[in-house]
Amino acid sequence: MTSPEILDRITILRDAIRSHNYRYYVLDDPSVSDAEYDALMRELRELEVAHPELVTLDSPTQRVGAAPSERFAKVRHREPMLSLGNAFDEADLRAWRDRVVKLLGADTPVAYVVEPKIDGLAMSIAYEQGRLAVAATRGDGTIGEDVTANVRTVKSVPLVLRPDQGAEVPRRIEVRGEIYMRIADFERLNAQQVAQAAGSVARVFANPRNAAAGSLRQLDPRITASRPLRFFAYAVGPVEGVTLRSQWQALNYLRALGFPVNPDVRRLEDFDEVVAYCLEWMSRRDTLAYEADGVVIKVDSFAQQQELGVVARDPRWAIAFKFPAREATTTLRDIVVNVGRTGKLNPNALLEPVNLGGVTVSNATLHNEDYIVSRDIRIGDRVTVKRAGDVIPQVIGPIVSARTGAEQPWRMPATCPACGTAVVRYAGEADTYCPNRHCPEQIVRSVEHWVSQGAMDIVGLGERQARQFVERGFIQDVADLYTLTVESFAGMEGYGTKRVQNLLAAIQASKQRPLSRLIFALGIAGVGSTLATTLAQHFGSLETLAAASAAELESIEGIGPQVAQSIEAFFAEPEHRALIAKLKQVGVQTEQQQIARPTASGPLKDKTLVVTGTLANMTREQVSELIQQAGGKVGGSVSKKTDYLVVGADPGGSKTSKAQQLGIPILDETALLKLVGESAVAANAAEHDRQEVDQPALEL
Ligand code: I6G
Repeated sequence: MTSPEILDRITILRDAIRSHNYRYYVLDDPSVSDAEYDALMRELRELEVAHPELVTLDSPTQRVGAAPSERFAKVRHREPMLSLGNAFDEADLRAWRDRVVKLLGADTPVAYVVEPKIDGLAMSIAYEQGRLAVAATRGDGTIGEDVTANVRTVKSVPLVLRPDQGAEVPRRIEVRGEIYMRIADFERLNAQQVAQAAGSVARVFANPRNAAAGSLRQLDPRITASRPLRFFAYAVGPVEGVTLRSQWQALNYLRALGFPVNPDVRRLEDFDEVVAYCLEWMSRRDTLAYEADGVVIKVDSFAQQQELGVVARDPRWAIAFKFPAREATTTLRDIVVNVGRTGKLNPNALLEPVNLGGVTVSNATLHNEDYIVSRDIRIGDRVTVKRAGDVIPQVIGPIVSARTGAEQPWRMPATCPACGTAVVRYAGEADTYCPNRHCPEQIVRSVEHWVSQGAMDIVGLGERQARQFVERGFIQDVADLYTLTVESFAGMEGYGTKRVQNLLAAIQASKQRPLSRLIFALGIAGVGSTLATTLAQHFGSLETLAAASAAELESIEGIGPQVAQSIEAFFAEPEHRALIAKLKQVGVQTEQQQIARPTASGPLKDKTLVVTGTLANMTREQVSELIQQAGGKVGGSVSKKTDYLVVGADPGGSKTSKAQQLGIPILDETALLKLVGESAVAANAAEHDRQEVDQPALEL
């Protein structure tokens, strides 16, 4: 770039960042994701570093944040509230450490204090003679807003210090920390907002951070008091009458004064452990009850912090390791309706492709009609998209301020897009259904689920083939798969004799799958593979399960009233009874072949475990079996009766946050294996042997 081009680019970046700052800090209505904002800021910093002659005092890099809102009185922080530089990968972390070591001297031992970085609102709370005096937002780091009346309503913030362990009460102390909302509380709050709006547009928050900010910046403290806000203290600002020498000591002191301090904070002396801590929380971020966008790492010793100093507003003694972004903004190009296997109509967003934490997203779920209407999501809107651990990206809501007037409101079509039947919506339900059991799309989706890996596992058969068979009239339901012959493939491109024979053999072999897979393959609402295993073991045959009442089902550990009702209703439907009869007729095995006898005693005797997420070395079936063999029971949902939650990669957020709320211990795969006294390799090998007996290999 030439000099004028560089200046132009710098001007554009500064204007954009200023505008985003205003929206973020003053209006609490951000127009871009954190990742996009970070990218703009990074580019500006890099240009200014390369061209220091172009740095001006009014550049956003010289002043973090933006002007505070006029609504609250302004408060000047006695010491600036700093910001943190970012590290995006291990190399960035190690480069930061190298700089620290270089500045302090290679022989000086350095310890680090680390904790997850909560995505909330930074706050400085001053106590005078042990009483809460002033609470202020960070604002631009120098001047914040006086939100004392609102912060007083946050129950985890002490109004009066309660020193414990002989802690001395300081004459004056500023406690710094984060006001935030737990994910489960945020979801409840949004659900309440939707319920209160009763069909009209609801004020729903895009994420827990916005919910916390919106709740805290209410002029009426009574509204703030009704919101589930929490506080974690993470640092001591200016303090009088007490001498603190390290971050670790400061955190212990804060705890002793009655402040909540993050229980996952650690003091580490080996930087490899710091890196491991960051990577571990990156993969386990979904096990936290709150949204974390990274890990904060600080040099522990205050003397060393002083020596390292601060550049602009970024301390050299601290850094934020950022997790990949989970939210982005993009344009909603269109909404299409897909038909699921139960006939449920799923509105799907077609998006302008956007990079979200390294993955390009161009589709996202919109859940149902109410979801779209209550959030006033329109075709053509700029929207916020989120991709959490639970895989399917979702549209969170529109950026109303970005509207041009050309956006189109959307309503659910009156007829099924696949078969044209008039759709139905049952009273009290948000979902809309195509009631036509012969709807071709429902059949395709049922077959797709039936043949999938956790179900009947028919390799070589997928959506494309299912669609062809349905279109050619060979398949009306999943049982028809077993009546396919060589002739059914006539005219299908790419199907030579060998391929047809392989596929037919795979279909035939699937008749012998274990009962648990058959139950899962039926696609009963609320019955995942873990629950299917429990049901198979409890009932021993499909016929016995089909005859069970909701009351009997509910008496089984891990089955709640809703799922019990769903199972009973499924088997009560004449169409489903007819399907089961047809499956038996074509030779599908409906009995449990060998009931695994759970050990009456064992390390997990009388214990109930719930599993969420994907374990590295075991399938869901394998982990269920392992637990049962160790004398334990596998529950489907977390309740007071749950003894442990086993968490793998990409876990469901609700199970984890519920376990945390109830104080239920959370285990990873290694901890589970330790508990049952097995190694991962041994567990895997045992299951491998068993599978070879259960599922004879195809001989073709
Ligand atoms: O945003 C932050 C989160 C956590 C922080 C922070 C922190 O310590 C655990 N510490 C500092 C010094 C700053 N921001 C500026």
